Amino acid sequence: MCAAAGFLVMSYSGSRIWWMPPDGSLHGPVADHLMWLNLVGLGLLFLLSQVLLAYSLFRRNQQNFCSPEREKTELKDLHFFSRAKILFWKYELFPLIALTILYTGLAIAAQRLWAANRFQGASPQALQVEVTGVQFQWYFRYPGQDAAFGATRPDLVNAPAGNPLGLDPTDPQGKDDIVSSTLVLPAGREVDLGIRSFDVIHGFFIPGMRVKQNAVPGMEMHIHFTPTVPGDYPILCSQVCGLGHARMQAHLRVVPEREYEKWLAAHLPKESR
Ligand SMILES: [Cu+2]
Repeated sequence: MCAAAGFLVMSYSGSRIWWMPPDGSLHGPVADHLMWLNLVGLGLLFLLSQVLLAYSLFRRNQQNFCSPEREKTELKDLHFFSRAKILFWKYELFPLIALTILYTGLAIAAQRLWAANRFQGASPQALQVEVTGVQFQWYFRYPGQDAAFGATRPDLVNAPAGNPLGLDPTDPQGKDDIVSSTLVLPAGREVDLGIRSFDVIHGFFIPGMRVKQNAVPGMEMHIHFTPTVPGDYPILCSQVCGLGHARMQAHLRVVPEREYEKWLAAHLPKESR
């Protein structure tokens, strides 16, 4: 809670924004609602625990304070099992039940959102984009007009020579692949990102889209979402991945469908036009 309060104060003083940046995705409002629910629920619990702590400290100084010794004396006459039962209900079972109900409710609410995003795959019409994190840069690859990614080979990776992903020039499917350092997406269309890493674990994070997924070497992690609001959104790395981590940033540009088609056509490799 202290960290959350500190974050809110710092973000307000720095950018005059109290909360996350404005949401530009379809699923964002549900994620934001869930975040509020968690913060409010846990915040109230925190306040309740502090009030109880202050109350017990205050009571300790009162004459009529019911000390543990006095409570023990009062309960001494009761049958052992009755005494144990009262103490159990009072101090353990009731808070346990209350916390279980709260956490179960939060988990069920989160599960729906998680399942929609992780267990249900993207629709077949979703735009396919491959995201690669490499110290300290993000690359985005589009499959081009044939809708198929070309083969890549690790021995061909050569960023200074203009082939940062190691595209194999002998594969015809790769001839129309577009590699960009900016992610450009059409508004209103679902996108399925295949996220990879060439070296260490990176964190692909678009706060404005409420999207976050680790990029793990040797695996392709998929995440799908629908951007709805045209505009520019920062892309960050959320995992400390080396000395240049802080500058591992890119941009997402959400544009109308027609503008996206124009951008795609303008970036097609010359030999495939
Ligand atoms: Cu990083």
